Amino acid sequence: MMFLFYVNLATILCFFTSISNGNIQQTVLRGVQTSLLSMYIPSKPFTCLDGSLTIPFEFVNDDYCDCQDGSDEPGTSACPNGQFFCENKGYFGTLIPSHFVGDGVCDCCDGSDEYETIIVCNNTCFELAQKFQASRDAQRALHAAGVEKKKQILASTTTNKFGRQKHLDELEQDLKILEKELKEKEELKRQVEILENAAKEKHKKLCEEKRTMQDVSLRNNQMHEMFADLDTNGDSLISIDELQKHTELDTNQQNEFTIEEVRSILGSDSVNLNEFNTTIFDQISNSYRQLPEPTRPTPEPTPLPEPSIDSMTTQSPSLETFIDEEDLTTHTRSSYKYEDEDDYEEDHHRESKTLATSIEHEKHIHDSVAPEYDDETKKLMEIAEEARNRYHEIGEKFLSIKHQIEDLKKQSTVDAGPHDEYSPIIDQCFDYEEREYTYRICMFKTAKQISKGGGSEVIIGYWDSWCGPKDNKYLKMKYSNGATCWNGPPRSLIVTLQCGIEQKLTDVREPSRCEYTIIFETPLACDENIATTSLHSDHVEF
Ligand code: MAN
Repeated sequence: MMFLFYVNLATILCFFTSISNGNIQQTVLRGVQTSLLSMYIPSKPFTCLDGSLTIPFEFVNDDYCDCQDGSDEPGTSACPNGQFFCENKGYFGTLIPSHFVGDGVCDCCDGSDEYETIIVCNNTCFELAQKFQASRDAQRALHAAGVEKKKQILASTTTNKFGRQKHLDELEQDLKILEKELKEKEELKRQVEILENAAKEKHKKLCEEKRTMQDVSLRNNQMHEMFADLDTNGDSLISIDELQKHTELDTNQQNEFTIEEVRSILGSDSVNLNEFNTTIFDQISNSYRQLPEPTRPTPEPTPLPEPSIDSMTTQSPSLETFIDEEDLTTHTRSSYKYEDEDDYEEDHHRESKTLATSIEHEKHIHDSVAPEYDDETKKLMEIAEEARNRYHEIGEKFLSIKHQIEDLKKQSTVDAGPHDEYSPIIDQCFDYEEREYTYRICMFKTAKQISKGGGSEVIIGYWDSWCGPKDNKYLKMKYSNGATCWNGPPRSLIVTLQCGIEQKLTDVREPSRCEYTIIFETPLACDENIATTSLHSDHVEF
């Protein structure tokens, strides 16, 4: 009972507090924000701040909630929705829900929310103010140093609006010059290629003519050879019995090569060279084989004479000589090597093919060896090649400048900050190494997550927009529409920009699956205003 009396007395005594501020005497109500004091005039009835009710002033802070908005009880916990103002002298005044008042927990640093309880609150406002001051000083120093660095970056960059425009103008000039040069080179190339093609065409025609003549002569030789081979009795006619020995020409291998079958090939009982040439040769040349030679007694191999000292020293053999010598030994060997029937048959079979396949073989040699161009054509080809190289060289330069112009134009459409201050980092890439991944952000372009194990890259977002709070939209960057998460949303990333001396990414997180956040420290985010406040005030007015 006695305790309650003292508490109430204390409440009444504390109801009004006088604060001395210079010469001005100001009466403040407990828990009322300084800015709202004019609404609480003790000599007048009080109107709830939402205008819903007017009550005698004595009802204010009487621990009974009259106003719906709780404005009649700023200093008590009577209203669930009221707000208590902690004056926090020496630090910042703060608002707390008024039901925190007297709940036994010190919420205000000056302990004013626990005025009616026995809880003893230490006044921590001074300590907080000191901490705040220290962190503010550190921030100011950081921004001051960062601003210097930012100035250097901006001064040395050509990628700001003006630098970019200047560069663009220069490149466009270069492009015009190159375009003209490219056209000239193209025309030159066209002209020399006409000459080159004409010379090559001429060469091709000559080669074809030569080849045709060679083919005709080759066929003729083969034809004569075959005729002589068939004409075993030498009467300049090929008769039925001469051809009948060549059973390989029998298309019907089931029965013997009959006289009728041979006659149907010859077209008569015998043919002369002319008839053979026009009607028979082409018909049989592919299947024709020479008959085996009759067995001759094997001659004793004649030993080669010992080379004389003279011939060894005076005659140094050419490459051709070596090739000829090789042929010679092969022939010599074949003349005495084969001893039994099988070997002979095998060798003979190989030999008998020679005539029938020689045309094809010769043709193959013709086709595979490209005839060499004559000197004039070679010279024209060299000139044309040179013209093509020059044309491609200029073309490459032209394309590279064209791409640079396109990139610069694309860059000029980027919103690079209120003062274009983020221009220098457009398209610049920064990496952040983490245990499992490397995160790579190419500013205003793409953000990737690169797996360190497998090396696979996942796009976690494409540049989207600035997305900071309304009053500071350039605080955060949004990269969206990345690779879709399995059973989830497309990946996305928020980059928070922070003042720092070095440009680097820090503190990557994935607060929600496939939604990433990262901090980008850069001098470009340092603020002149924060930096200069330190120059004008040494301490903060709380
Ligand atoms: C990969 C990474 C992770 C992501 C999962 C989702 O492992 O991109 O960041 O959380 O896929 O499946």
